[in-house]
Amino acid sequence: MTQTADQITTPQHSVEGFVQDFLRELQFGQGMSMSRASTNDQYLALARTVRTHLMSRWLRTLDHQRDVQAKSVAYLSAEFLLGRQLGNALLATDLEEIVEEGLASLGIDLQRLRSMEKEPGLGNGGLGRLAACFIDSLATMNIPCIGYGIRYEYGIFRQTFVDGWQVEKPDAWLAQGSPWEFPHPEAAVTIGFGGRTEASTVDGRLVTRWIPDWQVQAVPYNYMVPGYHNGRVNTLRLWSAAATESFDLSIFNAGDYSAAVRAQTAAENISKVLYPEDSTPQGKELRLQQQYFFAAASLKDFLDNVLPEGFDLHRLDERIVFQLNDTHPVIAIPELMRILLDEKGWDWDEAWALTQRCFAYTCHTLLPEALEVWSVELLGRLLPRHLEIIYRINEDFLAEVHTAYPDDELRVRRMSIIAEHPERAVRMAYLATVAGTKVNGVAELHSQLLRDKVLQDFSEYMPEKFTNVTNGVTPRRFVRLANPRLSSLITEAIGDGWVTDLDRLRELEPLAEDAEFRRRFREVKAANKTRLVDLLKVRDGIEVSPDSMLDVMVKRLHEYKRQTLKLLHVVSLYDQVRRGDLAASDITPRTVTFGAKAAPGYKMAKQTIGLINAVGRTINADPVLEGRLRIAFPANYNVTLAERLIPAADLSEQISLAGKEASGTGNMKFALNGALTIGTDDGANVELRQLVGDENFFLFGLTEPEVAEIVEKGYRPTSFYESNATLRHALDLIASGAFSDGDRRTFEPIVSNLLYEDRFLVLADFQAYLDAQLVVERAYADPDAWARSAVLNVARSGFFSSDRSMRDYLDRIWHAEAAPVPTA
Ligand code: NBG
Repeated sequence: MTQTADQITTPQHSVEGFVQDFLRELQFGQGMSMSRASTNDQYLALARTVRTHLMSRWLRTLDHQRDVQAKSVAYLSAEFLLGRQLGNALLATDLEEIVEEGLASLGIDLQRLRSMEKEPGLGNGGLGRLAACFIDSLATMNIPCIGYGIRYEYGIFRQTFVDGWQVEKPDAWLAQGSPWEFPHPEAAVTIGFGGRTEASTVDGRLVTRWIPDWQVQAVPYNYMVPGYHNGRVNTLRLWSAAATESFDLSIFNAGDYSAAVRAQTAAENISKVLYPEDSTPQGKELRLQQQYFFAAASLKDFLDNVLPEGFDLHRLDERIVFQLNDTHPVIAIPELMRILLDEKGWDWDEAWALTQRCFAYTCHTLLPEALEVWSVELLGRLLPRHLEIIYRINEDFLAEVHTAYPDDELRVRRMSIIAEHPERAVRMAYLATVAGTKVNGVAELHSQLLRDKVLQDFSEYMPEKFTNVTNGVTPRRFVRLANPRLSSLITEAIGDGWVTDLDRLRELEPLAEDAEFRRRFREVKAANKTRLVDLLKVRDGIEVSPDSMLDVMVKRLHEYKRQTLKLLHVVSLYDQVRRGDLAASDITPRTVTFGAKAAPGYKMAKQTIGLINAVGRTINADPVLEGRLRIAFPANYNVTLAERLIPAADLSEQISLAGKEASGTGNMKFALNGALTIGTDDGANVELRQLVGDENFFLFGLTEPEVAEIVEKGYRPTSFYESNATLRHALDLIASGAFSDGDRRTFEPIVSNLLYEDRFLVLADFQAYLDAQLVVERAYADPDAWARSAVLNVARSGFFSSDRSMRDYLDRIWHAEAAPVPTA
């Protein structure tokens, strides 16, 4: 008999019930008595207690899905940057108060236990965090969704500073055990690599078979993705690699123990570590292995285990849409073709027609170097059958293009999925565009530039495929959890409906004119700053004054994001004070806070980290600037730190060169937490400014068309250096060795790069940035007016909820519907 929903037991939702359950977990789950339990034991027991509340919902969700067979979204992503789970689980199940009280009755501090959790850092930055926000929103909106990804044993590295230079340490996030995952080795699937293909004729048909020469097991680990107060818990399935038994056995039988162990290690390597490159993929073989590993495992899992038995695959698109988060999972396209052709015996046209209905692709970049390509040599060696299929897709596609543009051979060549130079390689973005139902960018400007530039030929040929979905962030984690004080203030004013309907923040608008509300809003900000100051002291030993303007730039270290521009502002203030051109007392007290990891192989980015820390060391020690200007650069910026930093910020730095940042999502989080933005007309800043109003946003810098024109004409950074004394002095100061004990060589690469190359026009935007910062200072001098603007930023940023992004994906791309899970 199958179990029905009413047989699922629901744990007790009361303080006494919780205390009982918790003690039982501690004793019989963790094997510890209260008196012997460490804080970590207590944390694990708490996590297990809380998760039982989710599990009953999870089971009900699975039963319900089995019964209704609603269309699901499969979100395929190599990264899910989840952040800590416990707080979110407490929020979703409405257990916060019960647990706090129950633990207190045992003399345990909930916050202390929460701080034990190691966040799963299974992503690099915006792309991975976006995936986590999206699955949160889908669960909250009652949309059936499975997230598919990789369970990296080591997530994004832990950043440390040694003499101000970044040193990476492995992130052993699983070392103390993770209570949030459920391994299912019995459901492992086998994934092949390498080998050859074999064609034969069966019943007059040509049949191809792939004979891989090595295989690994993909073991699923399930994670719960709870909706907010709605009884739904979706699944995130992350794959972990293991050696196959047969592989091991044959070597063992041959008597070579150490070879067998080596084989095991080779297999496990596939899910060992997250590649730490953000927006600049390296064409590493292991990375392609990772991509195929999780894409193939996910497809197989969905087709064999999630679909009901006997399901007619011709209707696959009624049950699923595979959303490709950037190009990392694009190899799933030829994989589905291979399954349909080689395993199911479909003919090409039929297989291709279905495949084209099942995938959609999101592009997250504009940087040419970020568009992933795989050399034909490597792809053919690792996945020979897939390469054949890609060739055929390309052949058919180019024939079509040729028919459409018979006299334009150049265009046909430009649109080839196979690049010829510098080596023959598969352009994954082109493959996804050709195969997908839709291609979307992640902000209006980005989608426009995709159409007009990056994928221009494609958008001309198939305009109906192109669409936009502006990114969003989950208000549950980034407002409700991260900023409890602001949340209470908002809820007191307009009720709590905003948590799942962020447009309702609009109702705060009239309160921007209410002096008492502004006073309380400022109180919240001040309290959040104090909370941050305390944290930075304990976490990093950094002293920050809660009375200064908190000016924050947190994001990956990348030249296009222009941390250097922010730094030049600081250096120039310092320089002007040194020269006596500016009285220190005329500087608005400010703490410039950075958080940024650099890809380990990205030299210029690592140099920049060194320079930020070097400048910080110098100015923070200068008594003249005491109480006026400081740099704070806590190491290892991650989701957990973001949740503390963002609610405390006054000023949000979003200063990428126009036309380079696809969207940005930090910008949204800051605005929703009442920081004002200084930013360029780039990515989602454009939409943010339109929403909050010019008067509540500090705009500066070149626009994208202006950038294009300057670059076209030939940009000469030295002309800015020569004509702008403030800029010249700041750069000269760095070049002089003032921040490197007189050694002029240390930061020479940064200075030369700015002077002679400056790909991202830092020098061209320098003066405009300084001017805008003066406007910021004048605005900040009137705290009440600043608060008014900040309230308006909150009130008008509801658009940036990832719930809205999901609605847009549903309307424009997925066409799936809500399937509310009946509650017990
Ligand atoms: C990043 C963009 C950001 C964007 C996130 C999420 C990559 C390849 N792209 O601007 O740089 O906000 O994706 O869409 O990481």
